[in-house]
Amino acid sequence: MKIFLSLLGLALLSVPAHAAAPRRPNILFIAVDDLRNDLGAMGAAHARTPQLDAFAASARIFTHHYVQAPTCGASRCALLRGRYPTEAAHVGNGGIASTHASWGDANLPAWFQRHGYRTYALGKITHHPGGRTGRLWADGPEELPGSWTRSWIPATPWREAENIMHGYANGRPRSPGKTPPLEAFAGPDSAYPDAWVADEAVRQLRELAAAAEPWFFAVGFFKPHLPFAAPKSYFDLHDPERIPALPSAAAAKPEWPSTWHPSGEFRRNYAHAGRDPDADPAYAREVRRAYAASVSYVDAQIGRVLDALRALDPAGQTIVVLWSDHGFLLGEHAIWGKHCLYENSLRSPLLIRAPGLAQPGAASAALVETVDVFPTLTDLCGLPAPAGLDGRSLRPQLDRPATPAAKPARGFWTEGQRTIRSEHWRLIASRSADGSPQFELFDYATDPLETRNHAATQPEILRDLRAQLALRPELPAPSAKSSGKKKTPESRQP
Ligand SMILES: [Ca+2]
Repeated sequence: MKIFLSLLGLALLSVPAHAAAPRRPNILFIAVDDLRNDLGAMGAAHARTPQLDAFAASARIFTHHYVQAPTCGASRCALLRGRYPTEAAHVGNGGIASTHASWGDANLPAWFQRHGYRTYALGKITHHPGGRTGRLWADGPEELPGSWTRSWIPATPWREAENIMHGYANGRPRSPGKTPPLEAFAGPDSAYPDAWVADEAVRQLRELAAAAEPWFFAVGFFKPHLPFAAPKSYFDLHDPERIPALPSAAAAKPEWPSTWHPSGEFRRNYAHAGRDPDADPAYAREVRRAYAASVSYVDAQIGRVLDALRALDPAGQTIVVLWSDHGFLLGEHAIWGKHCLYENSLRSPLLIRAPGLAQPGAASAALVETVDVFPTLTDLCGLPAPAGLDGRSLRPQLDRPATPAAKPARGFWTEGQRTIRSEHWRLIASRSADGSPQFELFDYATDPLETRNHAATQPEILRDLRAQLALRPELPAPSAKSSGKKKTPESRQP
């Protein structure tokens, strides 16, 4: 036996280096929080996003990427699980923590780890930055145990994860309902958390450059999530007069029976000093400007990480994904927030750069979804995919940007709300107060701002989309324990 083992050892040692399997590509996955498609590279004329625009010129720009659920934790649950929500918990922020035990290693980081990757989560990747679910998200059980080589937040003046998540300048934490939704501080980039995330990401990238194993490094930034807070220099990039206003029909509360909500996150978690952006055009402009400034600030921080990667990997052999967990309505439908199934709540940027990408900088208008990210990454890295993923690899759109969508886009929300988006239409199915079915049907070919509900006037389209919707089972009602009392479903979301 001993001799056999020594012979085996010799045989392994004598395998010539060139016969070894090629090393699998590394992945840098950048998550941005609450970023709608407000990038210059995606046609937003008022945006000031030079770093992401430069990155987009080297990547595939997916202009019609849709998330599965319009809140942070639920969207990230679909990303990491690679599946549509199948339980009520999957549309809440606690879905990862409460259901991961049944996933096995069929989650994105665990799967890559099983296939020889080191996996890292810096900042906000799961719902809780750093991946802890206890007090101030600083200790307690792990949100997604057994999946990361390391999951952490940098050491900063904000200290705990919950405070860095909603932080104001220089370590000041949010006081829910008492602190403002906007802040411009005349100071350096490091006055706000994302500069610290970028610093830490650059440090980690330098360390990983020497790693023997391939790596999957997820870096999660906090802006432009509320509060819309950034150094004043980023506000100065935006002339308030140039921030576009919405046509009044697009800014109105729907006149039809709808899934409208009262913007609980924006109105209740922050102090507005009596101002209401729906009634005060100057305030609406200030809010939109602060959002744009927060986007410019995070753009600059991401740019520093991409610069560091370029220096370490000049040949561009690393796969880079930029993704946001959902969009944000800035007054569309008289909503200031996400937590609904309207277009700009579910639509968010997805940019992918892969070695040898054809036609870098070209846009794909194919409908793609967050659940497509998992099979795309396994495909690009030459790994098998776990059984049961709902998405499709986006390699066809990476190879040829004009390749059409493989499927419609689906979205899910609380109280059984569901949506399906085809190239021209979106159907939102919900229930009215008496439990009867209720439909909203929008035609993006003629009405991109969703100002008219066609549910009563397009019976054939409605029938067809309802049939497609029925191909997936409705989410079971939440258990009595998790559904709580009569809260507005979106108001309890942070
Ligand atoms: Ca988010």
